[in-house]
Amino acid sequence: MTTPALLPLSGRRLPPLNLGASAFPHHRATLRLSEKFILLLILSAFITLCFGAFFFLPDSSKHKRFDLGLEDVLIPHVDTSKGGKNLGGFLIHGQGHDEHRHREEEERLRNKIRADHEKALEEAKEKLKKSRDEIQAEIQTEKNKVVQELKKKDSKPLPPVPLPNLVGINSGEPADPDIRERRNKIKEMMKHAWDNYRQYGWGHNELKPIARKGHSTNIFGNSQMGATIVDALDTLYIMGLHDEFREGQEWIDKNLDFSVNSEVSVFEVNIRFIGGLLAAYYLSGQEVFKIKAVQLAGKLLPAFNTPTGIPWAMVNLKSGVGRNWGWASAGSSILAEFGTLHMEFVHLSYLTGDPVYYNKVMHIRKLLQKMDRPNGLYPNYLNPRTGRWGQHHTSVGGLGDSFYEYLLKAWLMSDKTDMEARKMYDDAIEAIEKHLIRKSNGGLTFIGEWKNGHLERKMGHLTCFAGGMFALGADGSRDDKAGHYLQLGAEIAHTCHESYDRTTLKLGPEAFKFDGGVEAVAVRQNEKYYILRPEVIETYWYMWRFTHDPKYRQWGWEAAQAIDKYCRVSGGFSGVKDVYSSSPTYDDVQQSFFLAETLKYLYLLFSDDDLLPLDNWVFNTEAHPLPVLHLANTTLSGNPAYR
Ligand code: DMJ
Repeated sequence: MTTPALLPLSGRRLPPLNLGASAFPHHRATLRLSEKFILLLILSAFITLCFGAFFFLPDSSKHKRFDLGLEDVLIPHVDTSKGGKNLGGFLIHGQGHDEHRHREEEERLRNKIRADHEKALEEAKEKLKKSRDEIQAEIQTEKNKVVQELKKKDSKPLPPVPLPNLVGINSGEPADPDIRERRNKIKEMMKHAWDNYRQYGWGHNELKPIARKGHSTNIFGNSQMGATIVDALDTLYIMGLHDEFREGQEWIDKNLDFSVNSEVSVFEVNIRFIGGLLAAYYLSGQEVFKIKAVQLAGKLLPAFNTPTGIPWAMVNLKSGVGRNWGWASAGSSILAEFGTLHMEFVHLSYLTGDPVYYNKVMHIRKLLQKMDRPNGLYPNYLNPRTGRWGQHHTSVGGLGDSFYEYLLKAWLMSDKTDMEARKMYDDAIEAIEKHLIRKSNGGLTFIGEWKNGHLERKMGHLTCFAGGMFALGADGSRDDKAGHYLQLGAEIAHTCHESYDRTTLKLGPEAFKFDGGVEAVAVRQNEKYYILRPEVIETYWYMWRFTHDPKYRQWGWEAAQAIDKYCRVSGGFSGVKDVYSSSPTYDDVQQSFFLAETLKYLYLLFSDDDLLPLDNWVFNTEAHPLPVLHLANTTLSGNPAYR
């Protein structure tokens, strides 16, 4: 046995000492007294050190409870009656045998902890050897597992509901070969729009067909929610594009997730997503669409937490915090936004048996009914904190449009039993006709905008939907004025067709004037664009259904050809910035409503009337067909779980 080299106080290095019996066989007798004394000194210092260590080193037993947290493991049964004593919360058995067992146990646990630490270290080392991509893939797999677990939790089946009579969900094949050819052309345009979105924008909200990449706007928040997929589903379905439909369904099933920190427009999400999902559910019967629609609706509900129950325009899907658009008059919510929830929300209550959705929209209706209306008109702005109107602007175009549409459609959707909605529609339309509808010098009927008691003689492309609405509401109108409203619808259709016909591209501008010598023409440069909007074609289709006048098919065909000629690019379809210019520039956006509405209305225009017949289906404002709920006497009582 060797001892370590010792340093004497002088600092001079001594030779190593071997104190074993055979270490110095010839020198034992020769050790001098001074050397013996030094040895003795060293030995006594060593003994003092050991003695001190025995007394002064920390007592590890005092720390067991905290270091190891193992008291339950070490001595599972605390029974002081059998000779054990409790020392500061830690129980030690008095018997020597027990102490031995205890030490062994402690040792075993220390070894285990050591082994665990080593294992963790090894794992960490292994991780560090992996590439960034491998680590990210592992994190993603873990995340997916959690999402799947959550999905299982959220995907509880909803209560069964008797499905309304679903007639005319396919076919509509026209007998006339020319019409059939036109219909096929529209289907081909849909394929072109979808395939390019599929290739370049898949999962994004919309497509930039020239840059060939995804696109989004603030209405969808900052998330990729596949708006085009959801919006396009029912169009794909009625066109018989079933492979594409299934692709969309698969994406929705696997990827459409609403637990995202994203601030979205309540109105847009309702009409495009909830409307799209509900229509896809009714057409295909696939539960996933219903479940997703209900999950999403749950995320919109916090928007209604305002002092009046009038919802905020935007809501954060994760936090539920809502707010209004900065540009809206005096912090107001917008009539066309909070007034365009009724159809979808009634269907949600019908399908889930939960009245919460129905109550929200009926609350809005009751509140509006109680309010004074300047000249019988509904202003576009309403403050959700005070319950007061903002600026007294009224429009049948942007900011107002679909509120009126949904009053009429609430009545139609209830199998014409919701008379309250019909009355509100009739009253509103009478006031609009009195104050907003005029004839131009050239004899064109137009719908202007009411601004603080003054009529602005300007009509928006959006306003053109009203031709179809007047025709749709003709049957059942007050004082049996069906003929009058059908005529009004025809006049608006004519005016809107003029707004197309008077351009170079034969596509309509965003807004057009009836002032001085100007008739149905855009004046300001920033009103000359066409962004693939559907409203004019929508009106042609309704007029076609109610009159079968071939001119509507002809006008629709002109519009389809112009779109194909001027908006089609190799990467999809794009809006154009100036419909009066012979060399237009593109805005590079393929709007989701082009697939949901524009192409759907065109396809229906060249189909027979037995495809989605209007006695059975009501189209939401994004052209998503929802079935009429044939409910006796009440607005809503179809779901047995609901009564
Ligand atoms: C669509 O999203 C809906 O039709 C909405 O009601 C208003 N406008 C766009 C299309 O122009």
